[in-house]
Amino acid sequence: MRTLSLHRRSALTLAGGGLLAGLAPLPAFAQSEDGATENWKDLGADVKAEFKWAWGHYVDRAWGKDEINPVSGTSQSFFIEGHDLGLSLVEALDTLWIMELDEEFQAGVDWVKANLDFDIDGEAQVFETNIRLVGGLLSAHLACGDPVLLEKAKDLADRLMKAFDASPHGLPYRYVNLKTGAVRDPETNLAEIGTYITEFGVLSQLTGEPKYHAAAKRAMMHALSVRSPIGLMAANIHAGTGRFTSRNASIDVYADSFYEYLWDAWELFGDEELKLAAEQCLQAMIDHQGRRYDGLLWFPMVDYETGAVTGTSQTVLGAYLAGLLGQAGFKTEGDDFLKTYERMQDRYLIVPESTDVTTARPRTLRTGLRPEVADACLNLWQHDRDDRYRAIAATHYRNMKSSSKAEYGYTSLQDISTRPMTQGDNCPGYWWSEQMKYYFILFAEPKRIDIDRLVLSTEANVLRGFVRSS
Ligand code: IFL
Repeated sequence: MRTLSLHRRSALTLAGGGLLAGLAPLPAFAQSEDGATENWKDLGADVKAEFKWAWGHYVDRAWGKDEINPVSGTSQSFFIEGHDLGLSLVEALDTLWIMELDEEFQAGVDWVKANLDFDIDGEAQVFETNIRLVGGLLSAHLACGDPVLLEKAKDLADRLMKAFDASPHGLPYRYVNLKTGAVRDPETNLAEIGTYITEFGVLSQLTGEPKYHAAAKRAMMHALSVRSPIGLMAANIHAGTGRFTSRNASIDVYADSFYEYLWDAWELFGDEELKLAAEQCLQAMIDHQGRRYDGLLWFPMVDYETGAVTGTSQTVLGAYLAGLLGQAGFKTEGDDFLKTYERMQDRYLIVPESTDVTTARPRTLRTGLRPEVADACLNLWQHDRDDRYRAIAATHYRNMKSSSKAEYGYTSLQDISTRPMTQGDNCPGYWWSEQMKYYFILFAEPKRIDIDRLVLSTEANVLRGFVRSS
């Protein structure tokens, strides 16, 4: 029997007072929980129309800049203040291609070829530069085959490699000067030392030079080699000493994509060693980090040797784990964890940036226009095509549309407790690469994507699964 529920309910009714008490209900719309009443193709077309609309404003107001500020219509740099690298443009490329916005895609590629030069005397964060720019250039190359995009990705990766070379353990320092190769800040974390193997591995395949893949894998293997007897790693690690600098094991920010890349190395390169490591790490998380509060499954921070809880916040970024658990064979736990975020979404409409797991109440009222709930929905849907994942993503999309749409695009939020929600003034680069792509693939089932072969990076750059007509 079809169950109908109102997905955009009054926060007052659901939150039971407290933080969001006294708010006027938002308009509700009827949607079936299993998605049976949804016209997915129409919803996919709507996502494409919104993307095209936002792209038009980026072109008009921020062309070649890193990020558009969609309320004021201004822009801002992301990597190096005052030296923009066309971040949003690079992030958008493969999404444009999948949406068959071919003129827009080609204009972006032409801008990259004419303007993007990495010989800059300035420091870039190694992790962000890899996932956003190396990954964006590689997926654009895979989409259209243009060799210049590959050359640019290789040139940038060569500059980032200096950060790995500086460490006796092969753990990249956090920052590198793109021109001089000078490195800074060895106080790093699992995400920033272990989120390279998909981009660097594909680069090795495409160039025939194994050094990129080898550097990425060496860093991961070092961290895995210092796991505690209960199989956990602390999130913070020193690139110089190779030792953990905290006792906190986390599934969340500072660690998240390390775990995604263990599994992706298996999917992309058939790496059995990292597949086993992924399974072991996820099992250790389930055994020693998983906790229930009021029936909801969370993965708070714990001491990496004892498993004792050391922090009771969980960010919205943690939602990725629901998808990863499903991908790696822990489907029950993945579904269970997604339910936690679904509950938060139903209650607050937009999942708070950070939540107190013991009360399921927001710790932070601003949010960064985050994609991770939609990411998990896509990964779980890819597994069994169950429409209930699309239904959760549809609510995520509609709630984003009604809260984050501004005059010149989509923006982060300053306060999700006000009505209307209080907008910030920034569209993060990942919006162009992540959630709009997740929604579009889920709803439109585009013909340029082979969903069974699809492998996305942590920034949702397509590294396998394009369908190119010859
Ligand atoms: O850059 C994004 C990417 O998914 C990541 N961390 C957080 C960002 C999105 O919230 O690895």
